[in-house]
Amino acid sequence: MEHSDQQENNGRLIIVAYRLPFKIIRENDQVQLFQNSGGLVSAVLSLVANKNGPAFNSSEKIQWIGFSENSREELEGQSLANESFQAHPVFISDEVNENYYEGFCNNLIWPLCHYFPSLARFDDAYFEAYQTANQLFFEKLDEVIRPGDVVWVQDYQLMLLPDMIRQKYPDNKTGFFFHIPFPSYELFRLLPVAWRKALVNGMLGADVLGFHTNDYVEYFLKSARLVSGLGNKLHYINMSNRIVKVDAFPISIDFAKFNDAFDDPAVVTARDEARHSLKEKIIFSVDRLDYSKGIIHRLKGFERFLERYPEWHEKVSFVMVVVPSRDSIEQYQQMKSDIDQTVGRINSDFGNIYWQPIIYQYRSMPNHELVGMYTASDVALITPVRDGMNLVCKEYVASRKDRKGVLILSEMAGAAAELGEALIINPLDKQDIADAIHKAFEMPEEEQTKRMDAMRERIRNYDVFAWTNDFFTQMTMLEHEHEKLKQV
Ligand code: GDG
Repeated sequence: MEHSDQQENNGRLIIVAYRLPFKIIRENDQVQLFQNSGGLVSAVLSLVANKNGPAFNSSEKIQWIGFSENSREELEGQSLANESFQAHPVFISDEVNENYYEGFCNNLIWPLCHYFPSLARFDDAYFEAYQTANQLFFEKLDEVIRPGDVVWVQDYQLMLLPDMIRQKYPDNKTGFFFHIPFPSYELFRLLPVAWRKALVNGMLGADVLGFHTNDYVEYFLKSARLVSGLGNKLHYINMSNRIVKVDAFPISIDFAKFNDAFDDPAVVTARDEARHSLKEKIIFSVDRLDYSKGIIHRLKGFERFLERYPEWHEKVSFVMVVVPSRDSIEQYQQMKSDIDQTVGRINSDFGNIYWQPIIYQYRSMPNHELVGMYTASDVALITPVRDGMNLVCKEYVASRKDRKGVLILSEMAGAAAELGEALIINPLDKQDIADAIHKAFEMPEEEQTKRMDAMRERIRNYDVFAWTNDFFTQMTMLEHEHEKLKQV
């Protein structure tokens, strides 16, 4: 189809996600909008700039439906648009949101999908709230949607929504992307029968269903087969009157932004300061406080490294940044206190008045400091016990314009499927982590560069703009592929 035809036929792009694209601050009866700099926001913006012709009318603002942290009264009569986005807030009562977001999403789906079934809590009130909340998102969409609009639903908070859209708006193209691991069937089947059916059928309302890796795609296909009796031909599920395409779209980052940041004066200063104040070898890690991120395992691996490789004593600084998250939940408070104690123990066992092995910060850091640390460190130590993708490792690689540094990466991160030149470790095996740190410190610069070049090239070629483009190309090509499939 010609680009101009495509433009004429297409409606607007509607994103539906739990979070809105900006933070809304209300001051003196006015609201101020602070656009997020997160991956999804810039990825979506890149779609508009796509010169090959976006799959929607790019002269209109992107419509974004998301949960509002402000009350209805606070936002009454306010314009919630900036030059790119028109926001449509969904209001959810505290009680429903508690059972929906904290409950079903974070106390059940999150632990189950990250292989922590013992932490999963099953509560009928959770599922009821999940249905209610998805319905509230749908009602908002119902007010907004027009014929021809393309809808892109995001993540595990909204698994029921695609089918709700399909029932009332079968002609609107709908995509769905799942940002966390889709678990093996043995985990997924722990859900009550009615719930797992509802979730799979809800997702299958989409035309294109995206996951980060081929493994997650396979696991989903198996669940669809066993839960709903739907077979697949390669990546396609036949729904009698239409097909659903289920495929891997490994999310990525803005490579150029991280690469260019290397020479940003604020980054250069932060890098120089880190190198000046820390020991000759620097290890860095940053993540949200979460049991899936393997923070305790990382500390134990580092401790084993100090035990087994004493020649590095007083020559290494491990800078570990943990960003507060969900810390109103008791389990997360407990995890925080375990981390505090382990850091304290390691520092007191190994450190001395001239050397503190672990520099630990429980606070987020500004961007220039983050890239300053990425580019100052000899090793990025990324050890999740499960992670849908993990963007930190991609950011580390992209920011190494100097082509140096070593990435140590858990085999349980989705990113490990793409970054085979990293030192791949099992995060549960502290000896494996210890040996990898030693190997990284001893690695000749030529080998670091060779590995970095290969990983950088891959991320450069498949950056976040390629990711969105890929997803939307699949949405546009679906009818064509349907015809082809009939002939197979
Ligand atoms: C979910 C999935 C999947 C973190 N601390 C600071 C900071 N960050 C930024 C990083 C990175 C992002 O936050 C974290 O992204 P991840 O991908 O590592 O992790 P989740 O938040 O768990 O995201 C994950 C992702 O969705 C996308 O699909 O990859 O698997 O769990 O961009 O840079 N940024 C700054 N200061 C910090 O202190 N400036």
